[in-house]
Amino acid sequence: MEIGIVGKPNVGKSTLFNAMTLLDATMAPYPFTTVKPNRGVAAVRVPCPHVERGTACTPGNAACRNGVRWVPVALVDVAGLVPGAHAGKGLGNQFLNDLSVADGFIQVVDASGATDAEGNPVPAGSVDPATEVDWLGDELAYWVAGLIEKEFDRQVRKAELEGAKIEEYLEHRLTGLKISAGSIQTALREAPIDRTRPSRWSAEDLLQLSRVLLTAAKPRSVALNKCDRIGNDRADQLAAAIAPVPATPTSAEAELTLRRAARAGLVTYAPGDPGFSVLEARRLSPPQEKALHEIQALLQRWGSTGVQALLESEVFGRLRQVAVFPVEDETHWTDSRGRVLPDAFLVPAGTPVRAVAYRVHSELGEHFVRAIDGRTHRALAADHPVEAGSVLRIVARR
Ligand SMILES: Nc1nc2c(ncn2[C@@H]2O[C@H](COP(=O)(O)OP(=O)(O)OP(=O)(O)O)[C@@H](O)[C@H]2O)c(=O)[nH]1
Ligand SMILES: [Mg+2]
Repeated sequence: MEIGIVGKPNVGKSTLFNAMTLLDATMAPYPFTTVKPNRGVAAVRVPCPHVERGTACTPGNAACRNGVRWVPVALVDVAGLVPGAHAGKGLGNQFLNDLSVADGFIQVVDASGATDAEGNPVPAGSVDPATEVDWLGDELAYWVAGLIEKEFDRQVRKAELEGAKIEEYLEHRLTGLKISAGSIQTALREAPIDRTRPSRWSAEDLLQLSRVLLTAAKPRSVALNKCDRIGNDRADQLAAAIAPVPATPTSAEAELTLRRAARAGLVTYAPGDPGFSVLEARRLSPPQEKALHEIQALLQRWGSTGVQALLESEVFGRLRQVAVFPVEDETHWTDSRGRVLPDAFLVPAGTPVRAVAYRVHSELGEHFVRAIDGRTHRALAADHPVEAGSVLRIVARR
C-alpha cells in the first residue's frame, strides 16, 4: 500500500510527509523545495487482537501501544505540480512517474489561500484553494493520457486489424500504474467516449477516459492544510466546495512539532490524540513553550491536528483497506518462532484469502490449500473474502 502526496508547490506536502513519517525531508517557504521524491513509512491505527486474548503481542512490523496496532503505509512526497505542468510548466510532469505504484493520493492545499498557483507567497485569502482540486485532477489526467498515447495509434490500428480488444492494450499500458482490468472496464463504460471506435478517439477523448480511470482507480483525499490560519467556518465552506472529494482540515506544522517534541521526551502525544501533556516544562525554551501553547489552542478548536484523521480517511474510507494478522499457529496466534501476532498488513476489504496468502509470501499463494480463521477455527476456501482484523493461518502444500 502506497499513498502519493501531491499538490502545487509550497503548500506543506513535505511537512505533512515529515509529520507522518518523522523523517527529515527538506521543507522551506518557497516553491520547488522538493525535486527528488521522498519516500517513507507512516502508520494507521487498528485494534490489536491481542486485547481479546489478554496475552501480550510481540510486534514485528507494526508497533502496538495500549491495544492499538500501528500498521505501516508507504508514503511518497513529490515535487510541486503547477497548472500546465503537462506542457512543461514548473518542473513539468515527468516526476509523476514516481507515483506510478501509488494506490491513492493525498492532495495538499494551502487552505489559507496565501500561495499562488506557482507556489509563491501572496496575501492570505487571495487564492481560492478549492479550484486546485479540479486543475490538479486535470494534470494527473494529462499524465495518464500521455502514458496511454504512447504507441496508441499503431496499437489501435493493429488491434482493429487483428480484431483484438482495446482493453488488452489499455491493460498492458496501465499495469505499471497498478490500474486493474476492472477499473479499465468501469472507465470504458462510464467515460463519455465511443468505446467501439478507439481509432477515432481524439486527445480530448483520451483525457476524458483518463479522468474517469483516475477516479475509479486512484482515490484522492484533500488536506486543507495550514488550518491554523483559518476559521472553522472557512474550512466547512472549502470542504463543501471540494465535495465529493473528501477534505480534512490539517495543520502539518503542528503535528510535526508535537511528534518531534514527543520523540524528544518533552511531551506525551500520539498521532490523532486530541491533546498532549508536557512532561518536562523546565526543559522547554520560551519559543517552544509559546509554540506548544498555540498548538494547545489549535487542538481545542479543531479536535486534533487532522493529520492522522486525514491519513485514515484515505486508507480506510477511500481505499477501503483492512488489517490482516497472519500467523502460523491458529490456536496461539504465533509464528514459527513463538512470537504472538508478529505482523499486520493492509489489504482491500473483501480480498480473497488466497490473494492474502500471496501477499504474505508468493509461495504460500502458489501452494495455497486453505486458510484457517484464528477466531472460529473454520477452514476458509481460496475465494473467501477477508474481514477486517482477521487472524489467519495459511495452510500450504509443502
Ligand atoms: N502555518 C502553517 N505553515 C505550514 C504548515 N505546513 C507547512 N507549512 C509551511 O509551508 C511552507 C512550505 O512547506 P513544505 O513542506 O516545504 O511545502 P511543499 O508543498 O513540500 O513545497 P515544495 O516541495 O516546494 O513543493 C514551509 O514554510 C512550512 O513551514 C501548516 O500546517 N501551517
Ligand atoms: Mg516539498
